[in-house]
Amino acid sequence: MKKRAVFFVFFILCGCVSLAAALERQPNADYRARREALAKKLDGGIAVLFAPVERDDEVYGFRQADNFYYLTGNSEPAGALLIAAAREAKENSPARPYTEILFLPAHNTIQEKWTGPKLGPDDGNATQVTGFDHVEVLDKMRDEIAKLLPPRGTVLFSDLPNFGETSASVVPLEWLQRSNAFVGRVEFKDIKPLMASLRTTKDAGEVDLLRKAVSASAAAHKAAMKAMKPGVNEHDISALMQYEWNKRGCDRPAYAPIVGTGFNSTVLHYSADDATIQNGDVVVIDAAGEYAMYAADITRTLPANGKFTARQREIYDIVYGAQQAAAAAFVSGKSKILGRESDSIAKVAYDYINTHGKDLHGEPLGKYFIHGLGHYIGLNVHDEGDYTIPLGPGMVFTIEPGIYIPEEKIGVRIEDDYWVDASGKLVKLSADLPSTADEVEKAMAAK
Ligand SMILES: [Mn+2]
Repeated sequence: MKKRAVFFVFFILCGCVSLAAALERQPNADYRARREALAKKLDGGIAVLFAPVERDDEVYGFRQADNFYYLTGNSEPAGALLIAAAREAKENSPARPYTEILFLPAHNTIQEKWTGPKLGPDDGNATQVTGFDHVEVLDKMRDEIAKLLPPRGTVLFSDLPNFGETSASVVPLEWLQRSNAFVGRVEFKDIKPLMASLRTTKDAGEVDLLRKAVSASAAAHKAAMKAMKPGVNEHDISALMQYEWNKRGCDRPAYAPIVGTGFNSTVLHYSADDATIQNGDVVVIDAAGEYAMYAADITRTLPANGKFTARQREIYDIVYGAQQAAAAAFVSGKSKILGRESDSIAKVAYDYINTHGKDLHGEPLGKYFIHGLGHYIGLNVHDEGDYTIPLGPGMVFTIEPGIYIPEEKIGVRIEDDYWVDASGKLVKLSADLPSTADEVEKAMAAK
């Protein structure tokens, strides 16, 4: 009885804050700063973005679109966002201040019985909870856009699909066109390059969330090192790891987990994860969790029975050496992650691999390093970002050399997550996870 009374009070206190509380969110000011930074890139234009609608067949439940989340911290479906840059008065159009509106669908009490309470536009605390200057009902979007459009038209930035793709924005944009929201000449531009440029550099709050994703994922890798032995199935390891990072606050895998034994270790995006691990195999484990929308990306390669053969260790040491060489060559403000030019740390890794060891035919091993050295991580495991500029403070990315020799059934990849701190120092976020062949064998022996 007492318990029930306590629960009732709790419900009264918390029932009014209906924004999904499951995700750890940054302070509202962080999302606001991103919206203002975007407004400065709009060149007087308007940005309109739409959150996807909730589908009832989503395996892990609704997940907000990355760009929408980046600008709002809002994890609920079917909202929309408008950002209009300030503009000065011109001939026929009056001056306009910076404007931001979050549009939310009206409460649907029947739907909320199925999918849970949502924040509605008429909830008294909506601006306080979301940190937006204005929160309006979605139905008003057409009128609000029409109010902001100068008579001579403008540029409207949105999430336009690439050829053959769909985006959350296409259908609502078509509807807005039909509703004559877009008076005057409206030129559509894709917002993705602007968003990619903003997302290239992470703020302190994002780095904190990435650290948590990495730490939970590293713990899962340690559990895999203890559980690994001949006779277990790839999916046993995959399931164990998902349990371990979820237990530490992750919501889902950051990508399809790869647990590949023997020949499968040489298949880059192997995802069947259903073979039995054999004595003498190496097992590539490329698996990590997503924490509060932020993705880690970690790979380790383990000897199935706890001891590398001489040949496996030789290949392993070369991959590890290439990762070390790339990290050592890193210069903030100069190095690039892609390409084979002299300022690329990918070239450093390739050259290391190509000048160490040989295949069974006496050929150098460079040709077995068949993918890029790394990529940004963030809201997406292959995060949007500007790859044309050098790596510098605030960027978070992977360094993941690999050698894959199908003929020998040996694939080795070692992948860690790195952050460039404010002083330009390269910080390995996954540093406490065993890395060298000796460290891996030792961690596996400690069962
Ligand atoms: Mn990766």
